[in-house]
Amino acid sequence: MRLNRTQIPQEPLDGIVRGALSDVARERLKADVVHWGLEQARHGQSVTEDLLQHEYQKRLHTAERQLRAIEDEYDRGLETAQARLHASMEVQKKALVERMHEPTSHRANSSAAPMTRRNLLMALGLVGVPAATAFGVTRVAVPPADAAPASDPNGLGGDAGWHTDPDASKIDNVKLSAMTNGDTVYMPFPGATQNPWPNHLSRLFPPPARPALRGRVREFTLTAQEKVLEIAKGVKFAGWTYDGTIPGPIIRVTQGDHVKVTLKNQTQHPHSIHFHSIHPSNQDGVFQTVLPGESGTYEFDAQPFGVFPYHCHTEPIDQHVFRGLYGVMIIDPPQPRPPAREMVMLMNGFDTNFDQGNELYSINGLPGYYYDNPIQLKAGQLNRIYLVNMTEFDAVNSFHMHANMFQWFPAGTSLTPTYLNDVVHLGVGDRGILEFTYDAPGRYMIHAHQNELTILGWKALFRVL
Ligand SMILES: [Cu+2]
Repeated sequence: MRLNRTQIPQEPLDGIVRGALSDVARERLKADVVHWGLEQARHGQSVTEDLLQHEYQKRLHTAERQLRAIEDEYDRGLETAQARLHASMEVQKKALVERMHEPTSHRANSSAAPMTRRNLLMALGLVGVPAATAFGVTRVAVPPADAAPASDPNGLGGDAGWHTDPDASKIDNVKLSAMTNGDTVYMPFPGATQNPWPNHLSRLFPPPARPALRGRVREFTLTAQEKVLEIAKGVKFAGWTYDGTIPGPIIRVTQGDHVKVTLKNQTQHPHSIHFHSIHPSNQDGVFQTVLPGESGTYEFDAQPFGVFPYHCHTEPIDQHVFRGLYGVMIIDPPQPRPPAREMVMLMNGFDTNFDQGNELYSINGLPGYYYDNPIQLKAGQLNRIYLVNMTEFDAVNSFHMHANMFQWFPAGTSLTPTYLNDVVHLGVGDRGILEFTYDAPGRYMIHAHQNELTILGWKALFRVL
């Protein structure tokens, strides 16, 4: 079969205009320029909108010139690749014809899959797959289901002399690095805020546990408020909050307490509080919505002991959750856990540009803040973290502890740990308790074990004295 030109994707490909940066790359460029502007301002330069616009145009021009150079190189390689592909097809065809004479052969598919730009680039060893896709230069064409046998998922001819893996030795790392100035491929982190909400430590350090007391009633009031919060340096987030912070206040009760939580809704939207744990269906916060300007009370007997998220459950639930309506509830065992330095850490993300993905990550709503402002601990002291994952848009979040290990109590529903580890991954809504002791003074890092999340703010330090 002869490969003709029409089988190769032509420009423009999936709406990509030749030499034009993808929307994602442009967004990143804008973020770079904003970051640059902030740096300029920090160094006392006056930064105007015109200056930012000029800088953006300049960088866009340079980036698009680089992109055109790459595309030119791609075109030059295209002819070579075509010849190589053709040669490969001939080999396959010959083999196929030979096999067709064997009665046991049932190989149904003789046609090759269309060659995608990605396959071409891989075949040419021009660029690695991550860089190619990251720059929007390529789109992966999905071949029809019958286009390639299972043993040859890339449709490159399997055993017939084609390699489906890019050869690392042929990847031009200089060119790759030039594309990002050698920087991280993620958005630049703007820096931690220097203006955290004044009561942020009340979200980090919980009130003390209370031993069980028969017939005790515990009452709480949460106020739903719309509030613009400075979550990172120069980054304002229009939050929907419980009590003005993201996350909301810690609710700490003891197993057996009768709990009454009143929600006052001072926002323009209906909201609710859905607590995890065991309680009657009519107190679950799914159908018990509080309208704007109104109040409602949820009542339940606290059970079982453990650590739980609470969050708004009003539709559309993604909107209500990602804007910040969540927090942590601790239900203590009747006999409280051993004395320890206790902390609550809620892992979250912030979608600051409404693209259904997070631009910043944090514990307790302050990306990078507890890295710049370490949490003090004492050597030899037992520490306990109540950890909850409420990160919308990411399937998992994780917690990694440096130079130490922790006992892990999944969901905090047992007094016996399941294992000793230094990393734990949690799906959304999952949680647990960590217990650990540092033997020696020093600075110790904790962070997500996904580099993107760390770079974008989920990192903190313990200063152990
Ligand atoms: Cu809500």
